[in-house]
Amino acid sequence: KMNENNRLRLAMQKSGRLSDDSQDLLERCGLKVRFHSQRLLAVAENMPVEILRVRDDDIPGLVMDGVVDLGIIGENVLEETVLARRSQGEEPKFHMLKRFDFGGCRLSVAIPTDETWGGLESLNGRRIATSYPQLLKRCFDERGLTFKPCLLTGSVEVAPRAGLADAICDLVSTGATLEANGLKEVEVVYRSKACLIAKAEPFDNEKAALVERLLVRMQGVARARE
Ligand code: PRT
Ligand code: ZN
Repeated sequence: KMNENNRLRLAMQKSGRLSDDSQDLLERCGLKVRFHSQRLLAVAENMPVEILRVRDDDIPGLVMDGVVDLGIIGENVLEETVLARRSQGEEPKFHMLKRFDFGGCRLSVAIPTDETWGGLESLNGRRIATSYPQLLKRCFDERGLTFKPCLLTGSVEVAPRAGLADAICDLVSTGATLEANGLKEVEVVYRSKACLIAKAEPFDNEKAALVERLLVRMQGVARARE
């Protein structure tokens, strides 16, 4: 049966840029969890908490649908999901509990290095490769501009060279990937960090107290690092 126990369910990225920091954060909060690479679910040894490890893209939806109680996710993926659901006529519900100091990056427009930048207007009606069509569309909409999407979930940075797009809109942290692909960052569309979200449906007293305890510990972790 579903949810027979009353454990708090938290979703985090299984393997990727947020995994180590998410796991580290949980450990610093005092959670003792042993992860098995094959298993989706891991139960904490010392608290009524279970950790679900999935692809980051699935996390906002799992929280919004109330399948899990909490999720650690990049704001970029969260906001893209919010916009996507809204465009389907749904108003997604969740609570933002905390913004972390890891997972920092920006979603930026980049063009070939040898081209001169004429502002976003110069891309009006052009083809742009991205994994974040909703965030990019919001940015273009705000300026009364349009673009033709080239939707790629990976290898976005090779699209201009491959003749698939005039520009890209992708996540950047150091800028090394853009540089290695002959591209330059010209406009920041969205700034992101990892964050903690909770489902909209209220928790029972026990779970609410546990979430409060975890939040206090996370606050302590953040202070210890300053
Ligand atoms: O398998 P799964 O779907 O879970 O993982 P994923 O491959 O979709 O995501 P992953 O692990 O790459 O990133 C997870 C989250 O980390 C992102 O949604 C962001 O919130 C955050 N993050 C922070 C980044 C970066 N920095 C980042 N630099 N995500 C991706 N990148 C990529 C970027 O796409 C580009 O390919 O790194 C490259 C650029 O890095 P620089 O340093 O060369 O600029
Ligand atoms: Zn992903």
